[in-house]
Amino acid sequence: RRTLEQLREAIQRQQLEVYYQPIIDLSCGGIRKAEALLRWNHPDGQISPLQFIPLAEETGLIVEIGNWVFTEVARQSEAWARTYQVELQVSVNTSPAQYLDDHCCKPEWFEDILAQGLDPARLCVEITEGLLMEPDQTILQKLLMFRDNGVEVSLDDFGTGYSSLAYLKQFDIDYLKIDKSFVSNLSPTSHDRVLCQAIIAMAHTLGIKVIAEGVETEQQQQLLRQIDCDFAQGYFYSRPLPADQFAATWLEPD
Ligand code: G
Ligand code: G
Ligand code: MN
Ligand code: NA
Repeated sequence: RRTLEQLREAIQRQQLEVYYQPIIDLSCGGIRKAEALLRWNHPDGQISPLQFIPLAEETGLIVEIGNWVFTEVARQSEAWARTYQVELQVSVNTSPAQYLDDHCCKPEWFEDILAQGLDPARLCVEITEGLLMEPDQTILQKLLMFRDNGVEVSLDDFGTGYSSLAYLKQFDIDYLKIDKSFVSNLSPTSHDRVLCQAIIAMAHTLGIKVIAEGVETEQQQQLLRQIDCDFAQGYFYSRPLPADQFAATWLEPD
């Protein structure tokens, strides 16, 4: 566990880096999206966000870090769009604390992000169920701000919290990401297969597309296709990669 001082230093020394993991369209097998995942390149070794995001959230530093991630992703996504043919949408993880900040995720704030030249259709924000459990007016306005500007919204880690799909419908979410804990147990006869199938069917009824996380095997991919899942992401396709490796592997024309 790191200290706030160390994290501030990491930002100053530019030790934070955005990695990218491809998200595959199961209907054609092509790449359509990617998730931006933060890494801390500490001189003693790389540190997982699990070890510093909670600290950043508790101390409010997540607002500054999150702003940097948004700016970096906007810059990178725009650069890729100019270089490659592929229409790639990058999703950014967000914490509830960012929505509680006075400035963050307001229209003026978003104008600064767009100043990177970003087409909003190439951006998606991932939120967690916690944000929606007791939503206040300010949070709802900020989510609406994203959607009004053409930024899609994805609900991360679905299935680990308590919200029902019926409850979620009122928030106009574009994508739902089935948590990897369900995907890891997928087999033709497993209980989780039935569960995933039901989630996908109901999401589709509500006009929500589904992304399966943590896909690690061919069999999981096959089962997900059978139950009509739209997108998949996981080590079966690729680990999260530094931007240059990601582009060389996934965006270069053959
Ligand atoms: O990639 P990895 O499994 O190590 O990520 C661990 C956790 O850190 C995930 O829950 C992921 O959503 C979170 N995370 C990664 N990057 C960011 C980020 O830029 N902002 C926020 N808020 N969370 C992130
Ligand atoms: O909470 P969130 O969904 O944003 O975090 C996704 C996390 O899952 C990241 O830390 C990412 O590195 C990790 N991840 C991505 N693909 C796989 C996978 O196939 N298996 C496992 N176990 N973790 C994965
Ligand atoms: Mn995520
Ligand atoms: Na997740």
